[in-house]
Amino acid sequence: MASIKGPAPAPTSFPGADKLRIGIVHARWNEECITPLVNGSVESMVKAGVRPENIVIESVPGSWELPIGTSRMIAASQVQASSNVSDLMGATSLLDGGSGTSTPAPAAAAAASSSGGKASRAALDAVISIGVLIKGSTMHFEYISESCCQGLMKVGLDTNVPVILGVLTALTEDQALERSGVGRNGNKGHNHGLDWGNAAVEMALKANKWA
Ligand code: DLZ
Repeated sequence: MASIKGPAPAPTSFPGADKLRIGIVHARWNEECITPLVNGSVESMVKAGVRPENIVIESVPGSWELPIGTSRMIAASQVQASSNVSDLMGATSLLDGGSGTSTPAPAAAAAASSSGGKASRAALDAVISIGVLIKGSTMHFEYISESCCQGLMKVGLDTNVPVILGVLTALTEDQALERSGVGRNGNKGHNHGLDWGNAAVEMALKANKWA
């Protein structure tokens, strides 16, 4: 029987999305899944009207580091927005100060460089935190999954900035690949990054409306 799980279709128009500034912070573990998930998030945000140059992408080592990375990224963007120094940091590099340690996904980098637009200096309106945890033979998976998800919820509530949970907690590699739209054995699955991008735009607009 076909599954009934999954989000209803996202809204088809997002008025005001062109004014948003959205961050993505992703772990580097399980890159085969991470790259398409980041690209999927960027793709749906750009389709919704977010300007590519207003999407800021940073990386952290693993999912354990996502809560602190997300928290610092939000804080840095708020400092940047309230500063009069216009070139305090690179537009796509908040955590690293432009040192080159950020890893923009290929699609995002290409879109940003071809747009020719000027990046906004506004604070981030939402952040998507992306990680892929795959269960191994020890308890590591359980501890990191639980802490990471609770930490991300806390960052969102503490900062009042929507944090989108882009963390796959897969029991097998096949599950992770399927949910990244890569798949294996002929089943491509669905790229959840597309849903996370839509969720970020929707929540950013709603949080601004409810501010
Ligand atoms: C150590 C570890 C393991 C075993 N598995 C994963 C994983 O599946 N996905 C992931 O994002 N990170 C993993 N890590 C790394 C931790 O998240 C963290 O980066 C290190 O423990 C250093 O703090």
